[in-house]
Amino acid sequence: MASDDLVPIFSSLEDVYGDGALLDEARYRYERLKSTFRELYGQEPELYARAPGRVNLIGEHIDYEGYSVLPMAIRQDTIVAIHKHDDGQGPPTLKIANIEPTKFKSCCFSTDPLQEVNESQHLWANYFLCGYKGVFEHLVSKGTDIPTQIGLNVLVDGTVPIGAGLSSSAAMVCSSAIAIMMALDLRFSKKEVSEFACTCERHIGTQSGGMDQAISMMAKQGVAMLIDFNPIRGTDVRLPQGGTFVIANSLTESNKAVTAAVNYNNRVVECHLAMVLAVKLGIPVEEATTTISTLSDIEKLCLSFSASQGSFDPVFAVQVLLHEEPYMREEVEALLKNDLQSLMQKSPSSLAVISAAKQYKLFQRAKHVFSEARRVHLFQEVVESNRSEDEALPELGDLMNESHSSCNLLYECSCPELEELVDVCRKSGALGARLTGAGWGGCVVALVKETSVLSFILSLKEKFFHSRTEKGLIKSDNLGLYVFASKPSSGAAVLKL
Ligand code: NG1
Ligand code: MG
Repeated sequence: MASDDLVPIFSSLEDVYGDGALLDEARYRYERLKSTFRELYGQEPELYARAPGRVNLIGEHIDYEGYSVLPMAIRQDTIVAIHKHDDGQGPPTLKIANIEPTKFKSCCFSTDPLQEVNESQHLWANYFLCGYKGVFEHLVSKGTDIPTQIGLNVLVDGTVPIGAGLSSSAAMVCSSAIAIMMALDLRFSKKEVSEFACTCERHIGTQSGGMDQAISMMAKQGVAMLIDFNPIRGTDVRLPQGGTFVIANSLTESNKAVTAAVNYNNRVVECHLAMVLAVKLGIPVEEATTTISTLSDIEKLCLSFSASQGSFDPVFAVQVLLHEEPYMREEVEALLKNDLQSLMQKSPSSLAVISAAKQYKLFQRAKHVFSEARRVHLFQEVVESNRSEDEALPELGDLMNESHSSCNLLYECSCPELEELVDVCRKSGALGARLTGAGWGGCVVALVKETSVLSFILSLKEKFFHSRTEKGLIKSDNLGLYVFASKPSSGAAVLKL
């Protein structure tokens, strides 16, 4: 299915969850949603929308720089049960409840799509509101008439680990947007939802790229995807036989809605400054036909020059144009003959970062981005070559290890727990292991030979999780929540049951 196909509507759980344990779990979850919905709202759901989380195999912190990434959907997903609701008393409202009310308290919003998302409250239901705003913003951008605002009753059940770098937020925004689309009798393509879900998730305050929403919307059972941007496109990547990707949680929460201003948006700003400086210092932009707004635009421009002036390696260019020592704010402003406030005035969350940051490691961040983008294509080449698995798997593992080292040393988005877990993975036999998602906590993804997955997981249990169980961080009987083998799973869908 191409990215411009409509979001699929299925009438049976088998269409989405296949068979076996996954289907049994789904049957239980949808039954529980239906009965809880009836208790809460006195009606049954009209329909359900589901969207999966994802694990990024390689290509970290480069989607917002316009570079391709290589994620796959995981089986854990967010399900949104919904029904229109209009009791005729008082203004219509959006009633959002969760199947775990003690962990995620119920919320009630007005139906006004122009209402602000209250970022400071870090409400889980804000992600539903993001989806709601996204649907209306999309309709306005398409110039289609806006449907009358109606009340909605909603109940959510999510199994994507939160703050684990597995895109629980994108799964929630995408499933919410699709549920609202259906409740308003609208039909969008997966590509449309991918694009506006990314834009509207920024209402939460993270200047995120579009990877998570794209894979959540476009994923297909059995394949990973190379996701390209501008425009959003998904290309199937068939992973090599004999290798399994195991996800392990460092149990250190990287909750971007909270740390966004400090970490994630800081890197977005540094990449932007590196791009602006590189252009100012040496890229002859006047000949540029396209606008330069990301580091990938610089590479595209260099490639267009290289046709005429010999090959131009952007990684080399950055080393020539930018000095390795961190840039102080004054130096950047002097070089740009412009103060950063006015340079970044268009994005408030960047402004927050500028006043917080004291120095900018522009050389290191740009070097990571350019080298990581190259590793994605090398990874795809290895996967698509017909090398034997004994040759291909170690090469993929090496690329994952190099990616992790670049994330850790150049991009500085790792943390001690992730470093410990990556080390344990490698010592337990992983061919490669790297942080996945934004970092600063969250999960590691490890490439393990199919035949050694069980011994690998047992080794992690002994060398990493056992001590956490002792400290009471986790209960040993639900280890499966924190370390699990993952197969490429299916993408977003509507279920009318
Ligand atoms: P996580 O934190 O794993 O959801 C975030 C961004 C992605 C991408 C990765 C790093 C959001 C919603 N997603 O993913 O766009 O930049 O970090 O590769 O912030
Ligand atoms: Mg996220």
